[in-house]
Order: sequence, then structure tokens, then C-alpha cells
Amino acid sequence: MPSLFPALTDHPGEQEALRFGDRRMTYAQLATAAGAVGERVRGRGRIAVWATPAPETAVGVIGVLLAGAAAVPLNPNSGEKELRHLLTDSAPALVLAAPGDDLPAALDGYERVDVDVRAAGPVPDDRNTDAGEPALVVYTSGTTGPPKGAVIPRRAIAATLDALADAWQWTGADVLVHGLPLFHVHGLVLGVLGPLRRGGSVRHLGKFSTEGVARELGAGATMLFGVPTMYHRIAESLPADPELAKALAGARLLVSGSAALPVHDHERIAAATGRRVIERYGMTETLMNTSVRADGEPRAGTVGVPLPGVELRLVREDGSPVAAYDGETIGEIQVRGPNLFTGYLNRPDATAAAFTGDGWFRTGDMAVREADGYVRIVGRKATDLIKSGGYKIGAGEVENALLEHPGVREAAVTGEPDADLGERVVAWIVPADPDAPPSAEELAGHVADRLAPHKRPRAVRYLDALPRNDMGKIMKRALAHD
Ligand code: MCA
Ligand code: AMP
Repeated sequence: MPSLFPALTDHPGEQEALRFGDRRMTYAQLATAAGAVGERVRGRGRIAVWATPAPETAVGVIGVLLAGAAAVPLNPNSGEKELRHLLTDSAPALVLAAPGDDLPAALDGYERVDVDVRAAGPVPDDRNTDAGEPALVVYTSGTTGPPKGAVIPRRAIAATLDALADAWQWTGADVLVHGLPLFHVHGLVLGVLGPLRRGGSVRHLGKFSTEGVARELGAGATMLFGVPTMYHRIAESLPADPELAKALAGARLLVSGSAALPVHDHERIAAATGRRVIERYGMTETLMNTSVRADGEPRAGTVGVPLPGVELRLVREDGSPVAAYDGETIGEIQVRGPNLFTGYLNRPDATAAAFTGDGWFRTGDMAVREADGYVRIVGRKATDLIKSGGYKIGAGEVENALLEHPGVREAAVTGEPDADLGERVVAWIVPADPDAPPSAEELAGHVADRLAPHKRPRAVRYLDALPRNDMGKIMKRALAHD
């Protein structure tokens, strides 16, 4: 297959490739620094990357990909329990980190290689690597149990980025700005690999802020990627921030994804800037499936049309496809195409369950199709998956962590609507000692330490007993309506 990054392997020049704050790298610098990484990782299988928002993460991942190995991005805020699971499951040959990064004890015993952004190695040639070889293993939460590693082949990255280039008229002239984390598909694949595949550039904010967005869009950036929480914060800031409104008005493309963008925020941004945010819909397992096209109509509440190469159908509970384009008949979104993952690492059972017999991937997202083919997502099959700040969080994973606290006898976790986060994680607790229940802060810290801060409960409610049905199963719907 052709190189994943022709602009890096084919006469890389002095044009800017990436910027993290004051730290900048040209294509030539990135290519040779990635070459030095490539020499260390070639033939070593899976390589963990300590995915801080820094140039070392980009150099590390690009080096791994050009060398034909597979990168496993690690959330640097991962708690002990989650990190140990990811490492045991993915068994990386070594971990790449930035010099000076303080790695937690879970990484003791793993070979560490520091990424030197000034190092120079021969630029690897990835053209002989098979398209079906794994490129990334990205961990994603399910309803129960620990996160699963989605194995993403090289073909899927190329297919999704080229489909987005078509839909968004995305070229090497574009300068992308964002503040997304680099251990998920959105920030890493779309936000870093995307601009580099096009020969354009990316400016990472380190940490998202409306000031950073205004500054970069006001200074040459053409595109913004964000999760709905970021657009919500932009919508909140706009009335008092004319610079932000001006910067957004001048952008070529504003793109939201990872969760539904509320119509209210969409409309507030449109009213203040004259610009409409476009939505695209994807998943860790499928990369991108649909998008509103740059030359299409950006309609609030819809995720646009299937991307080139993606087959999409809606399927009823009984397995029959929905033929109607009526904006009313709901079915589960199923997709097929070169953008799909190949399976969950070490989980043939979960992989088999995720696909139909004829190769369609069951997304679990429920949707309708409008008369003109636009897809509108109306909900999710599993109530035990929570989308908070654009992160997917499995209720079972948080419940298991809470149950490890000595002050917790029983625990149930639900998602509740939240204007900023979309949904917030709520813990329902039966304390071991009703007279001395653990505080909400204590339980939030307990979950943040074990799993990750974004999985911590934002509210804790105390009960004498959890509502259960005759089978002893917790009735979560009864909790949500309390
Ligand atoms: C607070 N903090 C704590 C605690 N409380 N740390 C430890 N223990 C505690 N008890 C820290 C947090 O670590 C964080 O630190 C800071 O306080 C603020 O935390 P929080 O309020 O949780 O975060 P936020 O600032 O409100 O974050 C909002 C956000 C974030 C920036 C929008 O949710 C975010 O980055 N979301 C992006 C999710 C994403 O990329 N999803 C893509 C997956 P610090 O600031 O130092 O970290 S979906 C995907 O990839 C598919 C394919 C798709 O379609 O895109
Ligand atoms: P993740 O597993 O973290 O990759 O998240 C994938 C899920 O995010 C999808 O299954 C959808 O439920 C949700 N999602 C992503 N983009 C959108 C969008 N534009 N609108 C609504 N939901 C979305």
C-alpha cells in the first residue's frame, strides 16, 4: 500500500507540520525524528506511547507507523488499575515517552525509550507494509468489564482520512487547531494523523481553552475539531468575547464529534458567528462513518451522510433492515467498509458479538434517516454506556471500582443529562455503614485514582437499598427517575 504519510516519506520539506505551544516541527524534522524512533521499534510488534499532548507523542506514533509496528496510546491520566489492565492485555515490547516524563509504577519493568525530537534517523519506508497490519490499538469502554483494545489496521486509517478529505475538501493548505486528548481516535487519528496525511499542519492547544481557539483561528488556523463540551463552552463564551466570534467567523470549517452536539449550542454559535458547526459520526471501532459535507447543508441535530466507501444501514430489533427514508423509523446503525477495525485484542467472543454473520458492525447507536439521506442519531441501545465530555464510560467499570471501596456495600452507576458534559456520571451507593458513608469527594478520588479522572462520579446519591426486580437485577431506570 502507498505510504500512510507521503508528505513525510517523499522529500519532506521545511513547511510546518506541527505546533504544541512554542514547540514547532517541520516536515523534515518530523520525518527524521520519526526515523530515529523507527530504528528502535521496527519489528517489535506493539509499542506503548505515553500520550501526553506534546510533540513527542506525534513523533512516537508516526515513528511506529512508518516502521510498520502498532502503537498503543496510553492515557497519561490513567489510574493504576486501568493502566495495569491495558499493559497486561496489550503486552507492549516497550514504552515511548518524552524525556523527563514521570511514569507510574505500573510501567516499571517495561523497557522505556525516550523520544528525542531532535534525533535524526533514516526516514522509514512503509510502502511494503500490508494494509491489513495493525496500526493502532485503542482502548474503549464496554458496558461491563475492563476496556477492550480495538485493533485498527493501516487500511482503516488511510480510508477514513481520505474519505474525510473528500467530504471536507481537506487539503495540505489547511491548518487544524484543537485541544483534544491524543489517546483516542478523535484527537490522534483525525487531529494529528489527519493533517499529516494531507501535508498540512496541526496546532495543539495542550489544553482546550476558548482563548486558545480564538488565538489560533485568528492567526491562520483554518479548521477546528472539538467535542460538544468544547463547543458548549465556546457558545457560553461568545456573548462576552467578540474576538472569539470573529475568529470562528473566519474559519473554513468547524467540526464537532464524539457525541451529539445539542441543537441549542449549534444555534447559539450560528447566531453569534454566522457559521454552522458540522457534525461527523464515528466510533473507535469504525473510525468515521458519516459527516455533513463541506459543500452540504449543515443541519443541526444530524450527522450527515455516509462517507465515501462506507456502507450504512438501519436495522430493526428483529434484524430486518429499515428501508424508509422517512425521518421516523428507528433502527440500529450497522456499517461495513474499509474504515472498520479488525477485532478486539484477545477478545474473540466480543469481536464475534460485534459483527453480524455477513460482516456488518453493530454500532449500538439508534438512528433515523431523513428523506435526503441525512442520518439523525436518536439514542443508544445500551443504557450502561455514558458519554461524558465526549468520553465513553462503561457503567460496569465504574461500579466495579466503587465496590472496591471499603465504605461501599452496593453501587450502581447511571448517566444523567448535563449541559456542559452531555451526560454526567452519577453513583448510587448503599454505604457499608449508614452512619458513616464515604463522601462524594472520597469516592470521586477513589475512581479517578483507579481508572481515570474523567470516569469519576460527578454526583453521589446514597440509598438504603438499590431497587431490584424479582430476578435481583438492579432497575437502573427506576434510579434515573428518582
Ligand atoms: C478533577 N480532576 C481530578 C479530580 N477532579 N483529577 C484527579 N482526581 C480528581 N478527583 C482534574 C482532571 O484530571 C483535569 O485535569 C481537571 O481536574 C478538570 O477535569 P474535568 O472537569 O474532568 O475535565 P474538563 O476540563 O471539564 O474536561 C472537559 C473536556 C474533556 C476538555 C471537554 O472532557 C475532554 O478532553 N474530552 C475529549 C474526549 C475525547 O477526545 N473523546 C474522543 C473519544 P487536567 O486538566 O490536568 O486533565 S470518541 C472517539 O474518538 C470517536 C471515534 C469519535 O467519534 O470521535
Ligand atoms: P467511542 O466509543 O468513544 O469511540 O465513541 C463512539 C460513540 O460516540 C458512538 O457510538 C456514538 O454513540 C457517539 N458519537 C460519536 N460522534 C457522534 C455524533 N456526531 N453524534 C452523536 N453521537 C456521536
